[in-house]
Amino acid sequence: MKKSYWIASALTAATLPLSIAQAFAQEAAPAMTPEEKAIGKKIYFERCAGCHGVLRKGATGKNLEPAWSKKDKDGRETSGGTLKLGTDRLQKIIALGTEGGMVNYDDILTKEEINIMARYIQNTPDIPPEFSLKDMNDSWKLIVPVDQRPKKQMSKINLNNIFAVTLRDTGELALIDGDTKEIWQILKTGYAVHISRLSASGRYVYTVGRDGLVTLIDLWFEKPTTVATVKIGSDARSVDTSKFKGFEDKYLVGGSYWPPQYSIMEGDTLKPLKVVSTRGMTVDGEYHPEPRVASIVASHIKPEWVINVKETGMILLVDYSDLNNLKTTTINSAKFLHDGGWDYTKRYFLVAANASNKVAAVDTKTGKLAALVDTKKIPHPGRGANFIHPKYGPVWATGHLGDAVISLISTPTDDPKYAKFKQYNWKVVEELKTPGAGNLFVKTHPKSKHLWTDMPMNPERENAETNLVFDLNDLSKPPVKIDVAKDSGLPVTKALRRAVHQEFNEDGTEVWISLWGGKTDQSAIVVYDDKTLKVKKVITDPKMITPTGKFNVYNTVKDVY
Ligand code: DHE
Repeated sequence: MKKSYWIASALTAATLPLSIAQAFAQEAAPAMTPEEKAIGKKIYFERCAGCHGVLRKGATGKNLEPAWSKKDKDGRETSGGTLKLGTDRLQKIIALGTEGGMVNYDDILTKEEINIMARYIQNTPDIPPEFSLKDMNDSWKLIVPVDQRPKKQMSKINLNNIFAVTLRDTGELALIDGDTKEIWQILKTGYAVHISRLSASGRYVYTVGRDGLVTLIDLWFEKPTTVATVKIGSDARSVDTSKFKGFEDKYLVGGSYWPPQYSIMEGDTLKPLKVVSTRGMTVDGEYHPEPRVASIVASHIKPEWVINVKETGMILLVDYSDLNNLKTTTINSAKFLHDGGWDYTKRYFLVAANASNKVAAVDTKTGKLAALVDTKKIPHPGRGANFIHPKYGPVWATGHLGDAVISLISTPTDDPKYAKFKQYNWKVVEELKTPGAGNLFVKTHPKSKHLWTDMPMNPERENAETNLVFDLNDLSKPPVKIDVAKDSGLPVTKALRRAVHQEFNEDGTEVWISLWGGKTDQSAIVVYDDKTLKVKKVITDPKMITPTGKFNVYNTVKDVY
């Protein structure tokens, strides 16, 4: 063991000026050629930064700094770091994954790539550049100005039933006609589009790539057409539009992971208007240099966005009615905020605070925290699912990455017919058992009698490739297991084909599930009849590679889930 390694462990970033600590760590780190560093940097951005952070301070994933130290809850000094773990141990962790929820990379990365990553993360993190309003302006491309766009819808397609489908690893978006199940158009987008959201009118689709590229697609053309693009940073996950009356299609807001900030743009052109940093203090009163913007949702009852800042645990209510005098309510909740959705009244927004095993609920009418609900490990709701429980009244459901249950949380309402359920509000009233952890998404529809839940992050093929369907009339019944991979009729592949993310069609009669296979394998979306649970159609095509999120126009405009 080199002497400088011990110095780096003992004198860590917390006790030394960062540059000196970094210099020690850097000296102790395994050597890398510039080519290996470039490979490591690319893979880290594509595969690791989302969970571990650009500065590697950790969030959903562990801290991956070469050397760190902090005080534990009893005030004792603790230290650790990737240098302490060393190349062999790190290679094993990357290849095989961990019980803490990290997936195995041995079927995604080669042995050489795993070795590069094990060495790369022992080196001091690269700090990417900031991204200003000017940088946004320089990246902005208005491809078709507003006055050159159609004045009305040019096709005969039922736009309300279009599905915007992420083709993750090809950097594309498929627009699929929900009535005919035909692929209408496939368009180039940013890298690994994370989500799509719709303008209030349903005319414009917005996507955001992991690389921070926002794409604006106009559905009124004969075929969907990209009319503008802009970069909002170098790493991003969320966008939403202005949905309040009088502001329909007017603004778009995008949240970045790097730099940690949100950006406001014109809704129909993406012209950059304003950038707001989210750097600052956490709910524990400590400064954080990388508080990333997680989920964003547009209120229907006020000109406001709910912006969830992951590392600080702060929920921002941003009033977009006057951008020059921006009013923001900052609500303390818990760490680390991730994804979430509305309750059925659309007054309360519920968001997972995944490292605290809590769900935070904001009352957007009063602008205050309504509750912090304790749940099982690592809640991960997607946008959640709302239904009326036979015994407990209105509930919102979330799955868990870290536990084999679906939690049902009672939500309040002014509707007198549910007054008797008030005693249960903001409590987990039931936990539905599943065969394993690794859930990402749950979904139902006001017309459905089913709750669909996936388990794509479960290591077992028999769980990862399936969905469980609970009967909302009788939740004591064991759920029906649906084998999505088998139902696709596609040949079995070595890599898991994770059955991920459900979306209902416009009238709530069908459920669409993606089969997220290897990055070169033809894959599919399997469409089920929600009543009979039978396959209705398999949508497949050589271009159907790594489909993940699906967003039905009507359900996304109206926030139906
Ligand atoms: Fe997601 C939503 C972040 C990994 C598919 N994901 C979100 C949101 C955030 C987020 C902040 C909420 C957006 C909103 O509502 O405004 N996701 C992250 C990560 O940081 C993480 C853990 C790691 C990463 O590097 O990105 C991550 N997500 C994944 C995946 O691996 C998934 C399964 C496949 C993929 O495309 O990368 C995935 N995330 C999704 C989907 C949604 C989502 C489909 C939207 C769900 C919805 O119904 O709204």
